[in-house]
Amino acid sequence: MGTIALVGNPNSGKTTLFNALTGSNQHIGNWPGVTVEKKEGKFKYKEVQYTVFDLPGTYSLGAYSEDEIVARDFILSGSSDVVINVVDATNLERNLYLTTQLLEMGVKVVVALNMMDEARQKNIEIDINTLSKNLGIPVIATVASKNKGLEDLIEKAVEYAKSGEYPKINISYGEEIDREIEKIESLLDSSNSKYPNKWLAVKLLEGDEEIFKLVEKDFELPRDVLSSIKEKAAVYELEIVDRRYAFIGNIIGSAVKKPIREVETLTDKIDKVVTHKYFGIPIFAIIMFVIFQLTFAIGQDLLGGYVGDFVGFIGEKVADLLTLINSPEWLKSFIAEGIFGGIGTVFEFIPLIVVLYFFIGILEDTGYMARAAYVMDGLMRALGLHGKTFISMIVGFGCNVPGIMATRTLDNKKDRMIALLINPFMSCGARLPIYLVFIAAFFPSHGGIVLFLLYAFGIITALVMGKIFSKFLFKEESSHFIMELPPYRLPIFKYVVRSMWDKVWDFLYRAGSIIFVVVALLWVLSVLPFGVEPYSQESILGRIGTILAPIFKPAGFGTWQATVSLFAGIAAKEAVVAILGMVYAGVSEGTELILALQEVFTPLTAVSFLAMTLLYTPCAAVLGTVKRETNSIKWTIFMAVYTFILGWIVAVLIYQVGRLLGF
Ligand SMILES: Nc1nc2c(ncn2[C@@H]2O[C@H](COP(=O)(O)OP(=O)(O)OP(=O)(O)O)[C@@H](O)[C@H]2O)c(=O)[nH]1
Ligand SMILES: [Mg+2]
Repeated sequence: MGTIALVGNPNSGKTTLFNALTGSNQHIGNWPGVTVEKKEGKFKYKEVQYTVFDLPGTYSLGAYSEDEIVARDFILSGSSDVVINVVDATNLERNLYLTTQLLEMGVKVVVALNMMDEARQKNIEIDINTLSKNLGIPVIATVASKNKGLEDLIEKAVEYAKSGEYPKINISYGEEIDREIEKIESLLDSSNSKYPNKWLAVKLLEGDEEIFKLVEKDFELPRDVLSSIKEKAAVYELEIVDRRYAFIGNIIGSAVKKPIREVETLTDKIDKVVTHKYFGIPIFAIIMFVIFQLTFAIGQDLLGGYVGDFVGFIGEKVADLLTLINSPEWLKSFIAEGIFGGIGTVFEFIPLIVVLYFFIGILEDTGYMARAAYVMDGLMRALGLHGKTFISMIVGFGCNVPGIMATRTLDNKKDRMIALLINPFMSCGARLPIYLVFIAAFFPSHGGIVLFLLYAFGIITALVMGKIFSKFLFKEESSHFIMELPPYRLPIFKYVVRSMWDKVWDFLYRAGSIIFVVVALLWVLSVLPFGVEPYSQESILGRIGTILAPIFKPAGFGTWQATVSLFAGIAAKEAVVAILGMVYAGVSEGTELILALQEVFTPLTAVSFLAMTLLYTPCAAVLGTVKRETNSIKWTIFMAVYTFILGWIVAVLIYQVGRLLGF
């Protein structure tokens, strides 16, 4: 048994390595800040089981954002026997900054010199033996995405963990600071801290708040000593960083040969176009538009029919079977209307969802995502928002839960809260079936453009609300943004397919759990009390819906069916379609949901209903995440309520203005 932690700069390939070692399927993307939580996995090497932790990326151990704090806390806790420091070989100078920090901390470090394939392509020659000697620790060349060098890496890591050796480096920070360090060291002398005193001393001189707290607790240093150290830190802080870079320069100097003149790479050429000052945003819009068009072309026209037919076919067979075995009427009705009419309808849209996420996965893996955030930065800043917010917004397209988690990378509290509050306006996968069913009913030949407009409308609403929050709710300064643009990389087919499958699996799982429960519950309410016509207004469900329906009268869809479906959607968004499918499947045997919708909605009320579903209260899972991340019930309730009101206002506006215009 042993414990290994994967530590490194963002986007250096930690999760790729983690997946390769453990066979897990954690999310990988070609932009910094994909992993924001600690993940645990296991693997066996030579009959021994090891536990590996994949950590969020971090540039230094002075942590600012939530995700970096996760990484730092784990390293500080000393819970791993050895740290594998994943280093991007094409960017040694910056990556080794973290390495030197780890070494100063005295933890056992083995360097995985990753992305060696790209280093080679760029004609960067690295003498691994010299590098290893200079650092005083094992260095192993790897290409995590192609499983290269992993055996060797693990062997060295295990060996090093078992050995009695510890890293020893000695960075000189210049006479003056070194003297200061010694002085503090002697103050800390009496300690039994698990960290080397020298490291603590350096961190104090860097003005690291956390370490001040730690020292205050463990050493009982007098207040005035601490505050005099703090004053000195203000003077020395930058010098310390400079000295570290100088130290790294020396290490690299004798070990690395770089081409004298860097050639213009393909990445540079593409970036000249896609990150262009004026064309950048239009190009992003065009890419999204093309993706939606392709989604319909492939998902609907090629695949859609099959799944629909398949669901219908299975539905018939099951109904036959139920008749054959003389099952009670209520069971037949539940299965026909609840399961096949409700959940089955959602299922028919799976091909479209899968195709859409295939394309979004490709955007993530190539590295275009980082560019999208980069080109949006100017606009975001003009609105008082942080550029990284846009990354969390794109992540929210998949699901708002990881979208909200992704706001952890924003290190300023204000920026983070705003990013979190506007995330639900990003259309998530679960809302897609609602859009698709209404598109099929009212705009069948303009699917791509309607979908594009819905997504764009979500983005615009998010930006407008962000601006409002930044102006009225949070007064702090927003911090500035440095987005690293990673090189474009070919997506790894295996991962794209896996993440698509994840989506399907996720849906199946939800269909079998939360959506099933909601459908079952509402089905019961829709056939009770005994003797009433099922799914009629006289059923309990119909009566509850009728009481609430007037809320939506001004928006044009004040039917009890639409009302209960919207409220069910707060449990899980797929439930909106499932419930509509169920109550309308009951109206007349065999009526398809699409036909039923065409009868009760008009194109105008369909649009106002879509706007409502896009904007109103996010699902329970999202609210739970908001509660967890903000640790505040107040913000959670705020989120639930303000989105509902906003959705309602927009839906009412659309309907009323549309009616005035004669739609
Ligand atoms: N060419 C090349 N690409 C790699 C290699 N290892 C990982 N990648 C790619 O690098 C990108 C980032 O990989 P991740 O594993 O998500 O990086 P990470 O370190 O976990 O990033 P964060 O979670 O953001 O800190 C992905 O596009 C990977 O496919 C490698 O050895 N060579
Ligand atoms: Mg990662």
